[in-house]
Amino acid sequence: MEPERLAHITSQLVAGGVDIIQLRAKKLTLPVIANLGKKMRALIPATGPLFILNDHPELVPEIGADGIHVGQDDLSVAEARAQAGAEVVVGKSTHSFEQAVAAEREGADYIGVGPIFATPTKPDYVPVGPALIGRVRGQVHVPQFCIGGINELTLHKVIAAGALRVVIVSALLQSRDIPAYCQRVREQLENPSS
Ligand code: 3NM
Repeated sequence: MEPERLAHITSQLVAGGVDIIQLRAKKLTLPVIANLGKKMRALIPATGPLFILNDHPELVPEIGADGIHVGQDDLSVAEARAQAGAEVVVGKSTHSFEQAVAAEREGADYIGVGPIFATPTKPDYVPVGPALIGRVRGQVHVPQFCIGGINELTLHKVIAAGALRVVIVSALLQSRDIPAYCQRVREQLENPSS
């Protein structure tokens, strides 16, 4: 993504009132990620949303991110925290009930649960399906963010399955009015029966 577009989208997400913004840049070099991260940091108020960096905990102090997110094949939560700084939020992706329980036990401050539905954003992963959401919610205490193939049309299925929080990537990036999209999603999450 062009830096100008990244800045625009970051500001739109802030305007939309999201709770977390994550910088996920799987194919970029560390200096480029550091540079983009600093640009985003300047646009995200210290009072929120939380700014989370995906991978590369060693860049967190330089960027001034609020947290670090790790995957199943990345560093442990403890290692990520040690590198990123004791104060940071550490999140972990999980793709099964067992991984969700283990991530909490390992000390994650929040977990991702997914991919709930098939998604081109993560094509190699088998969807876990919405039924996992309720199971995880019954056993895990840290906040859970349902992710993968969630958009305005599929949202009701994850809410019905017990989701309180969702992550949306492609649907938001493709939306013509990002703040309005964010607000509609929040409205649905906060009024699940309407
Ligand atoms: N992580 P979209 S699913 C980045 O299950 C990512 O851990 C997932 O993108 C996981 O909203 C996913 O476009 C892709 O489906 C989410």
